[in-house]
Amino acid sequence: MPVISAQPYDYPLPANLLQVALMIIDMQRDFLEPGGFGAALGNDVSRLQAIVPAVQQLQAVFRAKGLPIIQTQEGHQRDLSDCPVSKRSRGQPQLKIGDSGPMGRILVLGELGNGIIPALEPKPDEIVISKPGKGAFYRTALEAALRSRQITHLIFTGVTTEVCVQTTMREANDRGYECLLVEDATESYFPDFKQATLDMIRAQGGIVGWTATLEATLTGLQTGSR
Ligand code: C5J
Repeated sequence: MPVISAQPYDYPLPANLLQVALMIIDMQRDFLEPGGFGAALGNDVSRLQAIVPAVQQLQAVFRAKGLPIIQTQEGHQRDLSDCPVSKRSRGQPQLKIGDSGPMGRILVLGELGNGIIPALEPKPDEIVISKPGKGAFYRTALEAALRSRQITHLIFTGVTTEVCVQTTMREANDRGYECLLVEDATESYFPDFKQATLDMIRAQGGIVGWTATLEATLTGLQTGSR
């Protein structure tokens, strides 16, 4: 049985790698570039750029092997009908969700700032799940998309580690998916929060799942077949 060398112990891959999906969480301009939602909340968004090459590498391998790739995108309808008042006012940002900024309306679907960064642009046949919450299962078709493709294993990347990545990983774990987070393909505005999240995920025998380095993940995927 192929495995990825991981913490707290080896992550077993299924015999058929088509059951493994790459999850790319919220690699959007709104979180990675100046003038978006992340910056409006006072964060140093430049920190997140460092993981782009690692995510690109995984995206290239999944594409080359013809394996499923799912990107998520946090954003709201133009009328903000799916944005709770609590979310809009949280953090007293300079620009609130729906306000106009340098990249269009903050965290609104279809705006320039809300799009996935060009370096990771999905291909037309790849799945993109728009989500109004931090978790990608809340009010989305993600679960149906996974079930219809018989996907059982999710390899997580993206931002931010302790918010949308961790929330989605916990949602997936509760639904029975085998989840692995790639340590150097996820990032936070707060290095301590990233480390704490990695520790929490793999504590207690992998209570939420596994973590592995990019190198170990790529090596493990090479040993699997489809
Ligand atoms: C946040 C996310 N941090 N993608 N969203 O609001 O983690």
